[in-house]
Amino acid sequence: MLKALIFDIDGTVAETEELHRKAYNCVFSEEGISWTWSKELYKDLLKVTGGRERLKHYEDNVATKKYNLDTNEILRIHTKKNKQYNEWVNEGLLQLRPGIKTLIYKAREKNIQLAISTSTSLMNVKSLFKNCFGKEPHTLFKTIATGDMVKKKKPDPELYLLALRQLSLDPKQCIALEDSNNGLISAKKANIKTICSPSLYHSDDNFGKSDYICEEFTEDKLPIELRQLIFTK
Ligand code: XBP
Ligand code: MG
Repeated sequence: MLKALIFDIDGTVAETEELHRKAYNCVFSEEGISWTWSKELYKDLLKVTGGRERLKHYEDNVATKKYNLDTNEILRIHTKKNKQYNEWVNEGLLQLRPGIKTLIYKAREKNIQLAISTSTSLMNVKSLFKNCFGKEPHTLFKTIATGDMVKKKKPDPELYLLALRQLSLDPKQCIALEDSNNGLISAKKANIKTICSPSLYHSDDNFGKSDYICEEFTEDKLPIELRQLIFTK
């Protein structure tokens, strides 16, 4: 019996990555760093989850021009990136993916618990919900597991295991909603069933292990069992 839906944020609730990419490029230019992350490059960089981890990976393994950024410098650049990102989110530059708002409210009406499991920070989750729902995320979600609460981000299962612990539920009682292969692997390693809807940047990911794949999280595209449970009067 389904007791909870666990939502990923980036790419699942909203297409956030393009705004993150533009914010990085903005900060690189402000800082006199000659890097520009194209869409094509960013797609590849997204294989590494977490902004600070992604920056480090880029400098160590991809960049031709190196700045030998230490941990503090990476933290400072990442903080500036998030400041820019949040300014744009507050200006209303993010839209929710189709079906997400309805799914969240209808599931709540049916007393299905809601949780978040995301590699991004609580600050970014808060700004998204404030701007797209006009609400604090804790008023909608029973529990929120974010990247700043764990040692290992996705594809490690730690974020999903934390959400399960906070919900006090067995994985079999939950479904995870994801948009990427890293998210899918993370949920699967925690033994949670998945519904995946590929986001723009993850359209070529492998979703072969997902229990269900759909175009969007709209009522008509969701699995029949979930539709019956959530949308029938
Ligand atoms: C999302 C991420 C994040 C975002 C930005 O992964 O990898 O790094 O790009 O987040 P998922 P920060 O959707 O699988 O959780 O820059 O705040 O780290
Ligand atoms: Mg995601």
